[in-house]
Amino acid sequence: MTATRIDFRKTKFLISAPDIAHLDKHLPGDTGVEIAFAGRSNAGKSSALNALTEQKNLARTSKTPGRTQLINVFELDEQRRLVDLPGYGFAQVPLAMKLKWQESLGEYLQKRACLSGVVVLMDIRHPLKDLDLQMIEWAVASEIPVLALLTKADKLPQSAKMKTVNEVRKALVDFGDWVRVEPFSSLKGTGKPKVLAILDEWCHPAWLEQEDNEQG
Ligand SMILES: Nc1nc2c(ncn2[C@@H]2O[C@H](COP(=O)(O)OP(=O)(O)OP(=O)(O)O)[C@@H](O)[C@H]2O)c(=O)[nH]1
Ligand SMILES: [Mg+2]
Repeated sequence: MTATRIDFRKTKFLISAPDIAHLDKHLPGDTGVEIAFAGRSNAGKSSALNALTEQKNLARTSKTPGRTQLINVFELDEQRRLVDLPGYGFAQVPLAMKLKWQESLGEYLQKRACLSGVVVLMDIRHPLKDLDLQMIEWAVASEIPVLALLTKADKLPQSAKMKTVNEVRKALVDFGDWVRVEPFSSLKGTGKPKVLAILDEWCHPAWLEQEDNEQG
């Protein structure tokens, strides 16, 4: 058991936003700390959120890619939120919509001041597609740390799993400490303590600690 300061099991649904084109209108105020879960359709974002919070139906999951169309915002406490972003790269979506969506996603990553970390989830069998790299680049360019999470790790035998993890680490080495790479399985719980420790770290930036202390 890792001793995180935040009890992630207490995560609550806060609000759904229809799209991120008009951020300021739909999302909660740009204050406190926000951690976003991004990834291609079907990468396992919603499943990861459920596994990490030990809640079966916090974020809905589906076998049909593109299920999460809304941006779902979850609250850890008054100052801290997790955000389930809709999947990108869904084949059935018209190109114009895809481009619009990418633009909005880029804007969110670049302009949301409270964003303290981005988890980029990638199926361990298909990591580092163009848009995944784009997400990572946008985040790091805005000095937001990234956790590249290789999901569905249970689908590969141990040796193939470690081989992929090492390859992805090598491919992202130029980002230095800004990007960490870990295997994960929502099904088996693989990697959960590590991910929770990283989320917990992002939830406690020095400036927020100071405010916490001042408020007693
Ligand atoms: N074997 C296995 N399957 C998983 C794992 N995580 C997710 N899946 C499956 O992958 C599919 C997609 O999972 P979701 O969590 O809905 O993926 P998502 O990224 O939220 O998808 P969108 O909302 O469509 O973008 C579902 O059928 C899940 O059951 C995992 O760790 N292991
Ligand atoms: Mg989803």
